[in-house]
Amino acid sequence: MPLQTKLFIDGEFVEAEDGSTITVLNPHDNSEITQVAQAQVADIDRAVAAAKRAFPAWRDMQAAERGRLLLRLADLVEDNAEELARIESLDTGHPIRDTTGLDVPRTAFTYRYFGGMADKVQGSVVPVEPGFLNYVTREPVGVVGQIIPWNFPLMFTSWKMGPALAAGNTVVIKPAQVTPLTALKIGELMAEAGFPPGVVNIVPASGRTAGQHLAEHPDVQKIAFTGSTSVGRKIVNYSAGNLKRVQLELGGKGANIVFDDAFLPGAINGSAFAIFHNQGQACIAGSRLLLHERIADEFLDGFLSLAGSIRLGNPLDPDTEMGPLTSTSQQKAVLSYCDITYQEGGEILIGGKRPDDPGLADGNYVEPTVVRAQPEDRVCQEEVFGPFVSVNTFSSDEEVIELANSTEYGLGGGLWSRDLSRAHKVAGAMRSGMVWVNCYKRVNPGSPFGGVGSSGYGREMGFEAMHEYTDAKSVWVNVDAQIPPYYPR
Ligand code: TAP
Repeated sequence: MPLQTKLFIDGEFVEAEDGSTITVLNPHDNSEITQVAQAQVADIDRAVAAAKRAFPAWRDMQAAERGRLLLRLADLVEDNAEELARIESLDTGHPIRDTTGLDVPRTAFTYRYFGGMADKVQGSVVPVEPGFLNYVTREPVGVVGQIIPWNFPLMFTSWKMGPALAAGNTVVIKPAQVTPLTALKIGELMAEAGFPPGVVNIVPASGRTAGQHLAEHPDVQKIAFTGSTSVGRKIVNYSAGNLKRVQLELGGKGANIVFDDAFLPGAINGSAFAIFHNQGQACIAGSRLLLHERIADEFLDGFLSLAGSIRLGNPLDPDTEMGPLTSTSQQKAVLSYCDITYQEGGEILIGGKRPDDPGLADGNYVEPTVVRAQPEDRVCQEEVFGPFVSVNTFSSDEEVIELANSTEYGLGGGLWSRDLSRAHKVAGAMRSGMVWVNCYKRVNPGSPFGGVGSSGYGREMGFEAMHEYTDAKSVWVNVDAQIPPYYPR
């Protein structure tokens, strides 16, 4: 499979100025896939300068024309779907059935949505005092820095670049070092689609050096970040120099509530998807199961037997339902929470270890894990970011609302109930940017995505995203220029 391995700056694939590279590993067995150029501070400066040069013409391009390029990119993503799916599976460990069925189609869908959106962002006219006209336009912010994580690298490039480009901004995007491959392939497709040089620059790099430099850069007017809450806090500090706009999509600890009137087969299946899809490496994962005490045993019977039957294996095998975690450090982090469960007096109901299969011994695999612990325990409060779900029980709506809202996070959460009134009431009471009722983890480019509290601020997707990537400009006109405006004497 041909892989792009160089930085994409100013429309060309180039080496890092000092020749640095990153070794990209296959999470299935930690063998080397390839070496990719690693941008340093000087390369970030080159990329930002290219984006700055490209900005005026891109901003002034007819919006429909910007949209046309994004629509062309969406088509190219579909034309290259098989290759993109394979690269993403190889690089991240997502099962090929998921990259083929979810990641790649959602990526094309997102570029297409924002391609269509480019010429739909309208301003407004404000009804002000007679004799004056006040209109409001939306202007692109300028050069935008975007830092993305390793859990959905392909899809997140579209979530970030789609609205930014549609709105007329130019972009410097830093993929995570562990998963740079599909972002670079997107660079190739953008060049093929005809995006002008410099409009998009793709720079795999270390977050701690080059990523920080991008977030501090005086010529970057906005930084959009997805990743851990701890790095999100640093990004806010880095932004202070030029007071750049900040958008943060951070961690989560999704409450997934199952009421005693839920349709249990659906709740069991949906709750397994909520936590085990992508090996639980999702900010919106349903990582806290809150079960009504009347159905807890019956639910757990079905849920544990489903968890125990999930087929772990090589992500490129079409039969694989769960792949490895994306890095050894993430595998270690998840296994450490199994130790913490015991230390805190909790109980591991299933999993809690690497699989016994010797064929998976060199990979970053962890078995689907379900633990019972106290709501205030670390395993019920901290983001584990793996196939690891805690279980608590409750007996009333009031109690479960309090439990659901008892962490610092507020990103996504779900509930399963056939009582319409209860579902709406509890959805309204959950302190969460997104709530799913009788489903989980639904996303669509038209629907705002983001959180509250330690899950960050700002919204991706939909009109909200277009507002995130534009500034309002208010223009006042004295309609009759012969009449001087009122001046008190
Ligand atoms: P982070 O360190 O937050 O990495 C996310 C991105 O930020 C990567 O591109 C990373 O670059 C970059 N980065 C790291 N330090 C930076 C800095 N000082 N300045 C600018 N950019 C910086 O996440 P992680 O360490 O990979 O994962 C740790 C935990 O974060 C996970 O266990 C999970 O809880 C959470 N996480 C959340 C999400 C979502 S979707 N909210 C995604 C990933 C991880 P590198 O290439 O150097 O890593």
